[in-house]
Amino acid sequence: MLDTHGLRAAFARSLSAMYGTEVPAYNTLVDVSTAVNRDYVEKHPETAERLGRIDRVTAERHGAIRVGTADELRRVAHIFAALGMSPVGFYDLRGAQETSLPIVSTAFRPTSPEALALNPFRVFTSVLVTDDRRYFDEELQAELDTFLAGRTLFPDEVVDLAAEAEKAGGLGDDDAEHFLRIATACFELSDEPVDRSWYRRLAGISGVAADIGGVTTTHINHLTPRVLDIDDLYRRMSELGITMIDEIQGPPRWEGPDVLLRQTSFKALAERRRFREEDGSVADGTLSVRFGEVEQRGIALTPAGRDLYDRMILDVDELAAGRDPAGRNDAKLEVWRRNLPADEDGLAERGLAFFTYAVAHDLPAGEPPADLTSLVADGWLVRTPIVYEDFLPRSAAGIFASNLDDTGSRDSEREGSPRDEAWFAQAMGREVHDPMKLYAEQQARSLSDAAGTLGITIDAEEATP
Ligand code: OOG
Ligand code: NI
Repeated sequence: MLDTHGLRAAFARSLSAMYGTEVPAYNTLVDVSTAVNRDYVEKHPETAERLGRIDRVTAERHGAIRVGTADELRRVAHIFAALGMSPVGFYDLRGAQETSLPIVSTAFRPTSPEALALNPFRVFTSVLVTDDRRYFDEELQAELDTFLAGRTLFPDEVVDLAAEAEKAGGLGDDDAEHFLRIATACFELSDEPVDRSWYRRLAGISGVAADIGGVTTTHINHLTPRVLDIDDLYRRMSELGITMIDEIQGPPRWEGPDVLLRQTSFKALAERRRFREEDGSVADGTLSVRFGEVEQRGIALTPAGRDLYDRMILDVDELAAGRDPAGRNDAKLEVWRRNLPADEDGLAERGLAFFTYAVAHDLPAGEPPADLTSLVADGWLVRTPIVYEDFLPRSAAGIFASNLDDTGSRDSEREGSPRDEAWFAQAMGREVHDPMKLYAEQQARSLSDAAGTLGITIDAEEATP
């Protein structure tokens, strides 16, 4: 029997093997990432594993998929549930003015620290918003909805087996193998011919709309390994002659603590696809939609920390207006040094980041103090940062935009259609977890366990603003 966590790890491996045969550059990225991590651990043996053990980090991947309808979302949610992955967070990528992304997203991932430690596989999942009038008029929406209703991305057999696995907490060996095979197949690039004029019509509005609604199948869009030093990765990939996007998205490299998430990618590659022409004939062509991405994860920020981060990003925009990518990086550095504490103590004392607390092995003599800062400073408690397990909407939009050929068109005068967590929850019949709540609960649990062990009440006001 393969349990939920075993299924998740096996699925991540299966998807990775499949994607490597489809996009060989992904294998290069994985090889370079592995080398970067190995060298990093060698050079920084004391601190390298502060944000995750090296075996976890080496196996760690996130994927991205894009579906067209609420029903497709509900069906794929079954597959992820079988793998112990629940929807977490809500991302509205329609907001950014300069980009045209008619989608909303959530991330499927394990939610408990134990499951994350076993295998943290996560999938950023976007759904097309066909009734958003800024992108699709009534007529096009009707055509699009009809097209989407006529396809099956996730066959009954996969969904039924997934439901069985979810209920039983795993599958017997034979069923598991079968399930992994047919679930992986759902995300393979299809050689079903693409209707060229339909695809083109949608691409005129948005490359993502065409990628989702212009074809009768879906595919994994990218798989992302995690590295401990993304600047080193960027340098090594460039040296191999692979053109990366101009910028590393998210926080800059600096001397203080790494927070949230840094990401970069290489451009979408031209892949051979078949097209059906208007006269019914089939011809070869190419599409560039799939790319390679890599990420470095940092410490999870509290709501106060996240507000600060969002304000800092606006400051960077202002300061960096008109500058090139190198200038933009300088602007980030300046803003970071001005606003963020230079170490983890500062983050903890200002309540900007989440941590877990464990009772120290060798306790000091005497009575423990009551407040959290002294408990850590005096050696009663050991503080460990909680790693950020989610995504950043701004970076996601940046990754999409930098990898699409055209920016598309949208009529911002018209009304967008409402979408939120509740829409996602309703579509799937499943709870959408609030990422902040998950981090806060993990921190609170560690504090109450520690308090219990020491037999005291901990005053942790600064940690839980
Ligand atoms: C998803 C883009 C978002 C990330 O890492 O922020 C993403 C997509 O391209 O479908 O994967
Ligand atoms: Ni990604």
